[in-house]
Amino acid sequence: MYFTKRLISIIALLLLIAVDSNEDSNGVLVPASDPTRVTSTSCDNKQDSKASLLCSFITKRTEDSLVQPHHLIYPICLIDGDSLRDASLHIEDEYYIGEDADTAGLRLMKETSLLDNYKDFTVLSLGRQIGTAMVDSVAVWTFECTGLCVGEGRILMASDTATHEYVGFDTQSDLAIGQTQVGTLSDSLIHVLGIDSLVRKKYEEHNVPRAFLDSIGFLFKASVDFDGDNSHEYVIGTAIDTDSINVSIVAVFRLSDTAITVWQMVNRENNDSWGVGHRIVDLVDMNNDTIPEIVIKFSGYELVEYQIYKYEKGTVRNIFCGASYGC
Ligand SMILES: [Ca+2]
Ligand SMILES: [Ca+2]
Repeated sequence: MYFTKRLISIIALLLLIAVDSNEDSNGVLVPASDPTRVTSTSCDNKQDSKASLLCSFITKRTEDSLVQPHHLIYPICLIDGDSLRDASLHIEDEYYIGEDADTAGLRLMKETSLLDNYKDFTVLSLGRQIGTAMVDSVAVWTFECTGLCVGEGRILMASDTATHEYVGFDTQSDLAIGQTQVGTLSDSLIHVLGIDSLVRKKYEEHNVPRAFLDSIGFLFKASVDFDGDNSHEYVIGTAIDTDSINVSIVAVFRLSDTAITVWQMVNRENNDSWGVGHRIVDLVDMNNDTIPEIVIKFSGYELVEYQIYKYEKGTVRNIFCGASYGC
C-alpha cells in the first residue's frame, strides 16, 4: 500500500513538472510560470555538433576602463554548410525594462545563451588567426531600448588593439582557417591603381559636394581573387563621416583595361542620425570553399544589423541579414 501511494505521488510530481513547463516553437524551454519570453526566432540552446558559431569580438577601451578593457563577444550566426541562422538573442523590452530587469535578464540568458555551449573562439583578420577569445560569463548589453545576450570575457590579440571589431569562429569549428588568399592594400597601391579617384567619382555621382571629397576615409581595403581567374578583385570600404554629411560606399572593383564596378552599396544617413552606414568588418570564408565572404555591419538610425555577402558568378549577393538590434 505504501509503495502504491509512493508511486502515485511520483507520477503526480512528474505530471506537475510536465504541466509547469513547455517548449516554445523555437525549441527553447520556457517555464510556464515565468512570463519572460525569448523573441529571437533562431537562437536555440542545443549544442549543434556540426554548426560553427560566427561571433563578433569588440574590444572597447574607454577612458574609465583603460586598465581593463571591456570585451564583448556577440553571436552573429550559426553556420551549417550553406545554411546561416541568426544566433543573436534579444530580451523582450517589456520584460527587460522593469524594476527587477537586470536579474530577470540574467536568469533568462543563463538558461538560453548559445555562449553556454560555445566558449572558445579563434579571432580572425582577413581569414587568418590573429587572436583568441574566451567567454567568462554571459551578460546583458543594453542598446537603446533593447537588451542583448552577449558574452564577456578575454579577447587576446597578437598585437594591442584599440577600439575595433573582429569576427571569428568557435575553436571546435571544422571551417578551414588561413586557407583564403586575401591580400592587404596599402594607401600608395590604392593610389597607383587609381582606386582612390574611382571612389571619388562614385561619391560625386551620388551628389556629394566636392568640398567633402578630401574627407573620404578608406576604412577597409583588400584584394582577393574571388573567381580563381588569377586576376584580383578589390574590396573597398569607405565613408565620409562629418558633422554635416554622413555617406558610406562599399564596393568590389575589378581592374582591367577599364575599371569595372562589380558591386557597390551606397548609404546616406541624415545629419542628425548617429548611424554610420555600411562598414566592412572582414572577409571570412563561411563554407570552406576558400573564397571569402564579405561581413558588413550596417548602422542606421537606431538600428544595427549584420549582413553577409557572397561573390558568385561575377556578382555579389546577400546570403545573411540578422543579429540586428535597435528600436
Ligand atoms: Ca578574379
Ligand atoms: Ca566561401
